[in-house]
Amino acid sequence: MSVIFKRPHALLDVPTHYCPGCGHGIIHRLVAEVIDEMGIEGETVGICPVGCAVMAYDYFGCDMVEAPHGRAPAVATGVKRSNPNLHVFTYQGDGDLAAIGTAETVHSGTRGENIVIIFVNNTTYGMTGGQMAPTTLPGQVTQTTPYGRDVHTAGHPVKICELMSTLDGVALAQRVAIDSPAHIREAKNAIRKAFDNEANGRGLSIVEVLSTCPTNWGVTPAEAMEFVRSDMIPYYPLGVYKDVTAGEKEAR
Ligand SMILES: Cc1ncc(C[n+]2csc(CCOP(=O)(O)OP(=O)(O)O)c2C)c(N)n1
Ligand code: SF4
Repeated sequence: MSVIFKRPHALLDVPTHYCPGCGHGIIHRLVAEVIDEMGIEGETVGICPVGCAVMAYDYFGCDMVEAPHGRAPAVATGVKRSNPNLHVFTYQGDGDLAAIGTAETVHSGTRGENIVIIFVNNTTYGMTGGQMAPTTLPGQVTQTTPYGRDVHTAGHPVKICELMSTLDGVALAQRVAIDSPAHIREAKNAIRKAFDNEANGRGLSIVEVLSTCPTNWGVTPAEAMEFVRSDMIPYYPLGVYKDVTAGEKEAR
């Protein structure tokens, strides 16, 4: 019998520490599938964040560097500039990328660093117990917003794809989700496009993936997927915000 679905080689055959229903596992697999398809595992370096994906270095088969607290794009810059033949990606959550790492994110875009950023937006600080993140939705209850996020005191959520799409060095800014098989396929295509851009020296590509944190949202895995559909996608529309290979398109 022929095998039609298997673990990608670039994803190590080890158990992960992720909670049931967490999107990180799906997103790891998509990145690993792209690395397999492109045959670049031996020339790829991933940069891990702080947050639940901090131990992604134990899960990917390619070389990995740990750069906590939002510094992943800066470290990726150094790795890529010192050896332009390497394929370099960062893997970051919203607390890491859009709070403590905002400067690194924005300026790697202004510089047009030839790297891939995989941005996992689960609207919360997962690792530390579910505090408000820059991407927490208005009215969303978290550990630090027990009455719901009040935009008058806590500010409005940061829309990273919209922001990054304004920067001249950015080649691709696309928002995808993992709440359905169709969206997961779309997410895979976006990640492939980002790695293709990197391989062809087009500049910085960022793929924002709307993901789940059932543990800190206090819901079941199925309810978490529903929350992505009912609350996250309406606030964070999916689509291509910038694509230098196709000209700018309007978000769907
Ligand atoms: C200077 C500093 N501030 C805050 C923290 C705590 N901290 C560790 S991970 C994290 C948030 C991670 O959230 P996110 O990036 O959204 O990733 P997730 O865990 O949700 O995947 C925070 C605030 C810290 N370790 N050091
Ligand atoms: S705490 Fe949330 S983000 Fe972290 S592994 Fe669990 S479900 Fe995933």
